[in-house]
Amino acid sequence: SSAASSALPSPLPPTAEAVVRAYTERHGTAPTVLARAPGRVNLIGEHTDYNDGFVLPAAIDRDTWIAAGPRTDRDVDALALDESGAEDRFTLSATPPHFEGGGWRDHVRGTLAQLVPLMAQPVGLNLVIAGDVPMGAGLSSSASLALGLLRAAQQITGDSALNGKQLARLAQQAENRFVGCQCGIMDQLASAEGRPGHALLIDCRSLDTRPVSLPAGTTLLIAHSRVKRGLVDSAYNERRAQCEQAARALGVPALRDATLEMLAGVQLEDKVFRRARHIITENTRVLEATEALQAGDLVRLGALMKQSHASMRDDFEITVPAVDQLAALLQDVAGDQGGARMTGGGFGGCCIALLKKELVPQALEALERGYRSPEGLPALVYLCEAGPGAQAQAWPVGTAAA
Ligand code: GAF
Repeated sequence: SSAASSALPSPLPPTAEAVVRAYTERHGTAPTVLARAPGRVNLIGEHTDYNDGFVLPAAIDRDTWIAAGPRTDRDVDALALDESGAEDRFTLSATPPHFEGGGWRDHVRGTLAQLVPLMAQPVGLNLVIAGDVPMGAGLSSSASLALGLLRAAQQITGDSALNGKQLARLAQQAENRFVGCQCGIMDQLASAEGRPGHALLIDCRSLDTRPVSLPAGTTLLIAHSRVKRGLVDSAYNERRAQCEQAARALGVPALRDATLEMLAGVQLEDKVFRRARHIITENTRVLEATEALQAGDLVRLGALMKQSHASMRDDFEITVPAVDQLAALLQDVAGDQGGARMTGGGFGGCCIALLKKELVPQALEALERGYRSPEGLPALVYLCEAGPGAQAQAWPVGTAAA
C-alpha cells in the first residue's frame, strides 16, 4: 500500500533517533530496519467492531518506533526505552511463554508468536522500542507496538506478502489468543492503514476501509481524564458476551445484522436489550457521521457525537462520571463548530473533540478551569493530526530493502 512504501519522516523525530542510537550502543552495529506505527483515536463507533459493524477512527501523529536487526540465533532480544530500559529475551523456536505480570513483554511475545508460523525462514530479532503514544490512555499504544513489530519483522525477513489487513488480523489474534483481551480489529486496522488528514470508515465485517477527509481547519483534541482504564478488564469481555447473547436471541450472526424493529420483537433482559440498542444505533450514527464529515457538516457531526456519548453512558454503561463531565465540557466548547465524546473502550481514558482550530485556546481554558480528575489533577491534553499508517524501511536510509 502507499502508506507502507512512503518514506519515513525527515528529519526523524527524537524518539526515532533515540531507538537507533540505543540499538547501535547495545549491539555495536546499526539496525537494519526502522519501523513506526501510530496510535489511534476513534471519532465514533464504539464497541461496534466486534459486532461486525462500522467504526470511524483516525491514526494519530504519535507513534511507537522500533529499531530492528536480524540475529544469527532464533532469539528475540528486546529493549523498551519507555519502560526504564526494561529488557526481554526469549526464543522463537517454540511458542514463547507468557511473561509473569504481562505488560509490554506479553505484547511483543504474543505478536511475534502469531508471525512465526508464517515465516519462510527461521529468524531471530534484536529490537529497541520507544514511542510517544500515551500508554494506558485508550489511544492504542499496544496496537501500535504490535503493528510496528509486524512491519519491522516483515521487513527483516523479506516476507512482505502480508498486507495491512492481514497484519492487523495477526495483531488482533495476539490480543485474543495470547494477551487475553477479546478486542475487535479497529485499533490494529487504524494503525495499519491510517492516512494523513483522514479518518477511516472501517466495515469490520469485510475489513474494507474508506478514507474520509477531516474538514479543513479542524483539529483533533484528545483530553485524558486521568482515570486509568484496563483493556483486559473483565468488563470489556462481559460487554462482548452480552452482545453475542443478544445476537443469538435475535437469530442473527452479529448485531450488525439487527434492527431496532427486530429488537422490539424479542424478550431480553433489560441490560442486554440496552447493550444491543447501543450497538444498533451506534452503527447508524457511524454511517451518518461519515456523511456529515464528507459534507463538512459540523453541526450534524456534533449532534451525532453527543448522541453516541449518551448511548455509551446510558445503554452500554462504559463511561465514568469524570469522563461524562469531560465530554459535557468539550461539547459546550464545540458548540456548533465540532463535537466531542468519550473515545475507546471506556471505564476511564479519553474524550475526543473534533474542533475548529480557533476553538483550541477556549477548550484548553475551559478544561483548566472546569475539569479535575478524582485525584484533583487537570486533564492531559494531546493535540493531534491524523497521520499515516504503520511502515518500515531499510536502515540506514538508502540501503536496499530486502
Ligand atoms: C478497544 C478495543 F481494543 C477495540 O477493538 C474496540 O472494541 C474499542 O475498545 C471500543 O470501540 O479499543
